[in-house]
Amino acid sequence: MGDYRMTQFEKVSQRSVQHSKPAGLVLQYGTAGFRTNAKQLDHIMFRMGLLAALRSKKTKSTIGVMVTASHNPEEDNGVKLIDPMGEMVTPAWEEYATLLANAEQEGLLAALKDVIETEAINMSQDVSVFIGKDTRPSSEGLSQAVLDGVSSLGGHGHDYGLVTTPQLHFMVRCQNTQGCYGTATVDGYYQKLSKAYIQLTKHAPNRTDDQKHLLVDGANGIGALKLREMEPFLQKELQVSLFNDGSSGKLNFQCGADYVKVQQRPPQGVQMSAGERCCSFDGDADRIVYYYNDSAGQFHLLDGDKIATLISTFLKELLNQAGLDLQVAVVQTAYANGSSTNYLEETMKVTVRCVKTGVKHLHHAAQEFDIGVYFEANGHGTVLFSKAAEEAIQQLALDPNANDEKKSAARLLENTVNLINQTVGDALSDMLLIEAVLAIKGLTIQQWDAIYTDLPSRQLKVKVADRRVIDTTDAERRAVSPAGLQEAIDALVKKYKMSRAFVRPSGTEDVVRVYAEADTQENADALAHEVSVAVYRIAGGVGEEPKPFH
Ligand code: G16
Repeated sequence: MGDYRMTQFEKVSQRSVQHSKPAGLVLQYGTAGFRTNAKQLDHIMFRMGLLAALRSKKTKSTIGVMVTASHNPEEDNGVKLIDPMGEMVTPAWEEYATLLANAEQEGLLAALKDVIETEAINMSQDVSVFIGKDTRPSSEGLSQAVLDGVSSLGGHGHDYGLVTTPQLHFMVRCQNTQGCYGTATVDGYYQKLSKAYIQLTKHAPNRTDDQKHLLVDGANGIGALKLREMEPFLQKELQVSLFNDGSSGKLNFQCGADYVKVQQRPPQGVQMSAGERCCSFDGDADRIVYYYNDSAGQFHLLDGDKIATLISTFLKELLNQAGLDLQVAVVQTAYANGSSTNYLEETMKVTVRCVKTGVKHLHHAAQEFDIGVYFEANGHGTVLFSKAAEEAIQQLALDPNANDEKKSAARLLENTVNLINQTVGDALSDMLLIEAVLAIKGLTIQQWDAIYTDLPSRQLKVKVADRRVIDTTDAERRAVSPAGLQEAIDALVKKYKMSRAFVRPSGTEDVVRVYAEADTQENADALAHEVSVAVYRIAGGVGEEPKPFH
């Protein structure tokens, strides 16, 4: 080990004392990074700064670190690591993240050296890390801890301050593609997306102001701030009434995409008239769901499954018009409503894949197709275009021999590609895409909703002593441990028509999640409750036994 490295390690050692790890604390790398009460995270942030610096040296690229706990309550926080093309960090490095996070104070340097040696990292390589944060009060101090980690390995951290998670993903990709993907600034993001959106809406020239109007629930988070910033770029082609903008309410509290999806009810603080189109972001604006109240006051939710269906229908129609032979596939998780899967496979005839929860899994699966549309039912998703697909679209748009109809379809596809944030699910980008698609197809939200009818479903949470006792298989659709749990679920599912249920440990909250669907809402509620009781009894429930759902 040369002198240079010794000096770096001494610095790490010194600085790490200011971000010391509480002895014995063990945190798991979850669905989207580390996530827990903000008070337990200072050492994690410092260490993720170190890891990002190493990943930057290894990949000779810019790496992103986002300080956010997304849909979790305000007192929590967390960290998401972003790889060079803007996707979530590769699973092999999740293991290093866990190793560094849980090394006791005196073992930190050894753990760091382990990573350096295993990955044969050249320590004289430069470091570039982009850092962003959400609006939680704890994010300020925690992002400083990340910067400290980066600089103690001699790295340069560029602090973007308050940004949405997908904006940071976007900027990382822009930086590492030398601007081919866009300009690595927040303005560059607004410019790229708004230009594409305005081009697309030119294909729907006669929209009234009412049709351009959208109610947005900002979850009292960063998405609200960034939507306000973006509005002038949209040149009134979208007219937003913004609620839960953070000026008074609490982050994610009785509002936001997760609340609306799980509770199946509108957020607090939004004044909705019958038939009005509304959407909710989550706390870091990487998820979106749509909804409306009908004239009888009945609430209708259009979740990630409905969004995937709308977008894939639009893309298939354009590909047909353009005469381009590109395969469209949809990637879902076990939470996808059974009706959506049926509709996609039987009516739309698209390939459907089911993978484990977590955007990283969906993203990976979607990369296998020409065009991979991926959405979790919770509204987290995007579309990926292979390089070949993008090239075919561009070539056709420029082809002097192509007829007008084909060219026009290719141009629409080109602008669609530019509107989509291909790095990760993005509430702002998804919202603009959905608005453009509805405008071009001349669809109301009711007509979109009517494409297929959801099976009634219910999601619940169960507290257990240690959620790791539950292990699953088959894309989380079956539990392999603890013994007897799956058999109990199977027996309960048999009692109801058109029913399905599964359980899985959450990777972002200390709970077990339960999902059930059935022919009626009463039956879905009853099945979810009975499965919750089975989890409570067989998997070590704590506190009171779950009560029937009302
Ligand atoms: C994160 C992940 C999502 C996942 C969600 C819930 O979302 O990025 O892929 O669906 O957590 O995960 P779990 O059920 O394991 O708690 P976000 O928006 O909170 O970052």
